[in-house]
Amino acid sequence: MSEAEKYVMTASAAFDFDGEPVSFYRCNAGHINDTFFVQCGEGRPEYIVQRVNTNIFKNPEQLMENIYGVCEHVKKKVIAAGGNPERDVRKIIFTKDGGKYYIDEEGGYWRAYLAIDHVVSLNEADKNSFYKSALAFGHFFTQLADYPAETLHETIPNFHNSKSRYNDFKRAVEEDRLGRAKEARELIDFALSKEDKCSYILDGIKRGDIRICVTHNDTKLNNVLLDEKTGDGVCVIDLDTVMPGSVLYDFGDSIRFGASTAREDETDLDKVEMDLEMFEIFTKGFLEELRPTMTDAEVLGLPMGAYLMTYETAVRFLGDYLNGDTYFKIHYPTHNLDRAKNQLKLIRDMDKKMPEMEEIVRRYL
Ligand code: ADP
Ligand code: GN1
Ligand code: MG
Repeated sequence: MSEAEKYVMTASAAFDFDGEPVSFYRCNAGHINDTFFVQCGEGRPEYIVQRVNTNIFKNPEQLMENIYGVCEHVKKKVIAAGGNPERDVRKIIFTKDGGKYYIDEEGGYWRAYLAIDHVVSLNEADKNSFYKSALAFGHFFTQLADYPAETLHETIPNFHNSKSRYNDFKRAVEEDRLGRAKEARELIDFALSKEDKCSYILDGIKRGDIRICVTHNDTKLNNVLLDEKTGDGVCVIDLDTVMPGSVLYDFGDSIRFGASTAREDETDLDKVEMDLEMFEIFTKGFLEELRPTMTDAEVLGLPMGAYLMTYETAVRFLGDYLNGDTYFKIHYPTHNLDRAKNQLKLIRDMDKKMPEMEEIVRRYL
C-alpha cells in the first residue's frame, strides 16, 4: 500500500459525503496529485478524493481558494445557460466541519469532488473527442473571460514562461546532480539549441498583441471529461493551474498531447509525429469558440503556442530526469527520459511541419 493509500479511507470519512465510504481505487492518469475514486455503496454517488502534491503546490490554502472561486464563477455561468451545476462544473465537497481540506496526521492535504457519471477522461485522442475537447476548453476560457484575474494566486510562478523553463533546464544540466547528463548529451544539446524560440510569446505579450487572460494552463485531453456516448465536453477538470496566461498556452498544450500520433511516453519514436489533420480539427473547434475575441497575432501565434508548450514539457521532463525525478510521477526509472525523447521528437517534426501549421491557422484571419 502506498503512503497516500493508507489515508484514503480516513480522509474520505472526513468529508460530507452522501453515505459512508466503503471502497476506493486509484486513478493513475495525472502526473501530480494522488487521485482516488471513492464509493459509498449501492445507489450512492461516487467521489473523487485527492491528496494534493504540496511539494509542488506550496500553498494549498491559496490553491483551493483559486479553485473554489473558479468553480463558483463557472457554476453561475452554467446555471444561467440552463446547464446542470452538478455535472457541467466540478462540485467541491466540503469536510463535515465545513473546510475545503482534510489534513492527515502527516500533514497531507486532502480535498474531494463529486465524481461525474458516464464520462471518460482520455489519454489518446480520436477526431470526434479531440474536436469536442477543443470546444470544451474554448468554452471554459469564455466562461472565465470576466473572472477577476487579479484575485487569482499564482499557484506555480512562471508556469508557462518558456525562458524561465529554459533557464531551469540549463541549471539542471549544469548541476547534473546524479551524473545522468552523459547518457542524454545529444538530447540535451538539441533542447539547448532552441533557446532563441523561447521569447516568442513573451515578446508578443510585451508588445501587447498577445493578451493576458485567465487560462487553464494544463489543457491536456485527460483534463476534460467527455460524455461516454457522444464525446461532448462535459466538464473541464484539474483546475490547479488556472492563472493569468495566454490563449496560446491552452491551445498549445492541447495540441502537444492530442495531436501527437502517439502517447506522451511512447518509446518507439517512429510512431511520434504531429498529425496535421488533428491539428486542423482542434484549431477549428477552438476558434469556433474563441476567434471573435482573439487578436490576429494570437491566431498567427497558435503554431508557436503548440511548439513552445511541447518544448517546455520536453525540458521539464528532461530536467526532472536530471534532477532525480522529484516533480512528475514516474512508473519506471527512465520514464521522464523517455517522455522527454518523445516530446523532442515532436519538436523535430514540428520544425518540419511549421509552414503547414501556419497555413492552417492563416485561414482564420
Ligand atoms: P493531476 O493534477 O494529478 O493530473 P487531476 O485533477 O487531473 O490531477 O486528476 C487526475 C485524473 O483523475 C484526471 O486526469 C482524470 O482522468 C481523473 N479524474 C479526476 N476527476 C475526475 C472526475 N470528476 N470524474 C472522472 N475522472 C476524474
Ligand atoms: C502535468 O497534472 P497533469 O498530469 O494533468 C503538469 C503539466 C504537464 C503535464 C504533462 C501542475 O499535468 O504542466 O504539461 O503533466 N501539471 C503540473 O503531461 O505541472
Ligand atoms: Mg490532470
